[in-house]
Amino acid sequence: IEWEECGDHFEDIRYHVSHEGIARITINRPDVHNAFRPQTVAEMIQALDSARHDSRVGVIILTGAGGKAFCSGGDQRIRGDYGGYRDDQGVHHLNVLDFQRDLRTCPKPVVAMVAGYAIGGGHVLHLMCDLTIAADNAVFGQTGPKVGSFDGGFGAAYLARIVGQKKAREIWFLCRQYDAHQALDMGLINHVVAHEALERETVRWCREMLQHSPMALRCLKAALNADCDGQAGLQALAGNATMLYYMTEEGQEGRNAFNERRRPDFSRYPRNP
Ligand code: 2NE
Repeated sequence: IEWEECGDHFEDIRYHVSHEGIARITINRPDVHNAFRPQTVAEMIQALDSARHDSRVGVIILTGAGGKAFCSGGDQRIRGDYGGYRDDQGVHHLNVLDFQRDLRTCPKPVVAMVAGYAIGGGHVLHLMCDLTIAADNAVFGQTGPKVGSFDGGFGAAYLARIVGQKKAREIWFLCRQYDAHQALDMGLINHVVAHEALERETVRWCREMLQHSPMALRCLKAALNADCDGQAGLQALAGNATMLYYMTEEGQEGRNAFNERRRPDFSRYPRNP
């Protein structure tokens, strides 16, 4: 497949479109396992909007650069004390929640192409995509209770719709990691392939969708979304709860522990009745 680079003004992502109608958004911060900062998210929002409005594009791939990670969530080095991730002006953002909504409301199918880690807020991004194709080195999981964070919106409610309540509770409460075959068995992803074949296979799935009626795909995505659209309201409220949690000492202990490469110590915080 031949990709044309379409976003030379982007710093944190790359944006390509193929002549056959596939757009590809690549998070390009491999040094931090493709953790996102507010600028990364702003660029992904812009690229997704371009793909949505580009009449040549029928399907969109979201992926991560480097082969070791899809995305490792919010960049903990710039997680501030005032409810979000700091930009260069010192403003705190949780704009990944906007991007989650954009993935969901985009009328074109979005496919997560996952090699390596899809962890924390990066795991939720693959979850928000319509389909997930994973390489055999993929690793899935949530980390929130370890690093002082949580996604009580789609990250919890939509996850439970996909894998069931028991499994969703296990994933969040224990913060374990799951390999590609375990993820496939729990219905979290659609397909596993050898790492070398990941892009070829993902493009094959995209080409199949490109054969089909865009209007039918659009209506089906809206229909499948509608079933759990109440979660969009929950997401807004839960995002505010995360914002408040990030302002607490307890939440900050998780972040500090990750940044200081030590185990978190939550023993000082009350286990309220
Ligand atoms: C992904 C994981 C498990 C990989 O572990 P490992 O041992 O293979 O790699 P390592 O050494 O941890 O990571 C490689 C480099 O990437 C950085 C690391 O600090 C390390 O840097 P250097 O030592 O080479 O300098 N890195 C990795 N993830 C990062 C991150 N998120 N922020 C900043 N730097 C990061 C392991 O790396 C891991 O557990 N990562 C953290 C995952 C995580 O907890 N993410 C945040 C969850 S909260 C969230 O995303 C969120 C939310 O819950 C709600 C709203 C918005 C965001």
